[in-house]
Parts: sequence; structure tokens; C-alpha cells
Amino acid sequence: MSEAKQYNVAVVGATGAVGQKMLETLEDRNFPINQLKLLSSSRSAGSKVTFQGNDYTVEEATPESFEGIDIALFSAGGSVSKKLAPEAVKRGAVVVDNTSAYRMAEDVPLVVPEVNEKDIADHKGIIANPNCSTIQMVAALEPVRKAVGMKRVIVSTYQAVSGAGNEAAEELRNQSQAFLDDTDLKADILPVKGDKKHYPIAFNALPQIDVFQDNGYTFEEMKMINETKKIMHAPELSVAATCVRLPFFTSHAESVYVEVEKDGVTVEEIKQLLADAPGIVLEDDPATQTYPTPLSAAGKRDVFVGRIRKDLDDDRGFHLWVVSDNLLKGAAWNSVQIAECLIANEWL
Ligand code: NAP
Ligand code: 12T
Repeated sequence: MSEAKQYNVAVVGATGAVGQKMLETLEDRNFPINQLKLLSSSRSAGSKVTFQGNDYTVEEATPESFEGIDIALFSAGGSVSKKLAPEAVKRGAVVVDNTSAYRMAEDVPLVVPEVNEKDIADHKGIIANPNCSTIQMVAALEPVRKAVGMKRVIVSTYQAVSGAGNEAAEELRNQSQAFLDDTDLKADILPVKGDKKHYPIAFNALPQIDVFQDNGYTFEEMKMINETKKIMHAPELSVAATCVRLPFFTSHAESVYVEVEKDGVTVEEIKQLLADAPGIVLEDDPATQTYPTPLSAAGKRDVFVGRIRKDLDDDRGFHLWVVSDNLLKGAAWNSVQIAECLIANEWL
């Protein structure tokens, strides 16, 4: 084991919603850092960020930024990853990429450690962090799939605005104030920055996350569908998704319907499988109104599951409510966890 070793770490997008959580998570985990480099665009270059009580100056990300870096955590958008991740790899770094740029590439492992940690071993310099909504769903479903098989998944999401970045969170704050003040709501960011139309998110629900695809699904929905099959190594699994943005800041919630393969499985068995699973917390007791909510999950690294019920018509059907902090397990924590796996298994 190389426990005493310390690593040179770069955080790309350090000033963003995900990047800030990366720094908090590295701090909380006491990650073995030798040198820390904080990178952003030229807009934030020169600004100061505090890490473990010390001030760091943010620098503009360039190919040369990665000289001497061992681990680079990317969350600055797909175009930045496409341009700079290969430059980091060329210079000897291992990249954990939080964007959708490489997730479906054949030679890039797409990893949720509780589900497919071993896939990391095959990396060729880049490991992709899945989409936030996908991560929490597969973490909750894998223990069930392993034990009793799985044929079909149908999910509807209830997603927080922080998933769309700091500007989207700011938009919800401003619109909420405007709504309460009875003045006009300005909508410039959501549902998707740069798309043709914008709708208010405050006191609303938007059935569009990321851009529309030719098949009528949004890209967020297609990420959930394709990434779930890749992570679980289950190309034959049926997956359908509807992704909806709601006006709260943190944590995604999901209503998940699963059809298992085995006959006669009970709710108690499903509960036991989840109670025993790593990274999962079962919060399920109708008698005491116990179930997770976006607010109760915010700030925590686990995936919370409740409201487990058997379908009333299909013996193999189950309904679950899955909630997790989208910026922690959905992004920063899953990435840092992958980095910890790289170190612990000497897969760097
Ligand atoms: P954000 O709050 O808008 O922050 C964007 C970050 O990227 C900022 O640090 C920004 O730096 C930096 N950046 C922008 N353009 C850049 C450039 N050309 N070169 C270098 N850095 C640049 O967004 P966020 O919510 O943190 O999300 C960032 C990215 O992470 C997203 O685009 C997405 O790809 C990914 N993400 C993944 C998940 C997931 O599901 N796993 C969830 C959310 C986001 P400045 O301060 O200089 O602007
Ligand atoms: N547009 O990393 O808007 O694929 O909530 C995650 C979340 C992209 C991603 C969002 C997005 C991703 C969002």
C-alpha cells in the first residue's frame, strides 16, 4: 500500500458549483495532497480560494498547467474536457472527468465505485464520472439487480437547480424574490443556457434538463438510459427516463419503478438488500412518516432510499424513492471516491 504517498492534484473548474464541492470533499476526506492546483477560465484567474486554511490563487487552465500533476479532477464543461483532458494525460496525469465528454467512449471506464469499481483498472488515463441522476439510481439498484435480477427500469426525476451550475442557482434565488415581490420574473438560464427559449423555474416545474435529441428525449434522459446500461454491464436492460427540474437548490429525488427477474421477491427482502448495501441508507417507515427528502439528504455523501412498495398488479414490480446530494455523490464525492480507489488499488 502506498498510504504515505502524497499526490499533486489539479481541480479544473475549481470556482464552479461542482469544483467548490470537490474542494470541500478533498478537505473532508483529508485526501493525501502534496501540491494542489486550482484551475478555471481567464474570468476567475487571479481570484483566491481557501483550502485547509490556506489561500490559493486560481490560475487559467492551459495544457502546461498539468506538468507534474498526478490526478486531475475535471468539472468545467465538456468542451474544456475535450480540449484539456488529453493534454493532462499526455503529461502523465490520470483524469477523473465529471462532464459527458467521454462517458460513452469505449475505452473510458464509467464508474460508480459501489457498482463497478473494478472497471477503473482498465483505464487509459481518463475515467468518467457518470451523470448525477444516473449515479444515485444505479447505486440503489445494483444491490437489487445482483440478488434478484432486473429486466426494466422506469424513472421520473425531481432535480435541483444546482445541477445546472451556479448561474442557475442564482436565477432561482432572483426569481423567487421577484415572485414574492410580485414583479416580473427574468428567465435567461434555465432550462438550458443558450437554448432557444427560457422559462421561469421559481414556483414551477420544467420537463426539460439539457437539450432535446431527435428522438424526443432530452440529453439528460438519454444519459440516464445509456449510462445505466454501461455501468451495470447490462445492455439488455430496458430503461426509460423522464427528467424534471424543480425549484430547490440541492439533491435530486427520483421515483423509480423496477421489474426484477425473480418471482416472489418481498418488500422486506428488497429493504434488507438496501440496508446491507455500501453507500446506501434505508429511510423507510410509513408508521413514523420516515422517508428521505432533498433537504434531509443535502450535505451528505450517501444515497437515501425510502417508500419501497410492491406493485399492486405485477408481482415482479417495485417502486422506490431515491434521494441524494447531486453535487456530492452525484459529482464531487463520486469523483474523489474514484481517485481514492485509484490510490488504494495502485491503479494510477
Ligand atoms: P458552474 O458553476 O457554471 O462552473 C463552471 C466552472 O468551469 C467554473 O469554475 C468556470 O470557471 C469553469 N470554466 C468555464 N469555462 C472554462 C474554460 N474555458 N476553461 C477553464 N475553466 C472553465 O458549473 P458546474 O455546475 O460546476 O458544472 C461544471 C461542469 O461539470 C458542467 O459543465 C458539467 O459538464 C459537469 N457537471 C457534472 C455533473 C454530474 O452529473 N456528474 C453535475 C453537474 C455538472 P470561471 O469561474 O472562470 O468561469
Ligand atoms: N446539464 O454532467 O443541467 O451530464 O442538471 C449534469 C447535470 C449536465 C452532466 C443539469 C447537466 C450534467 C446537468
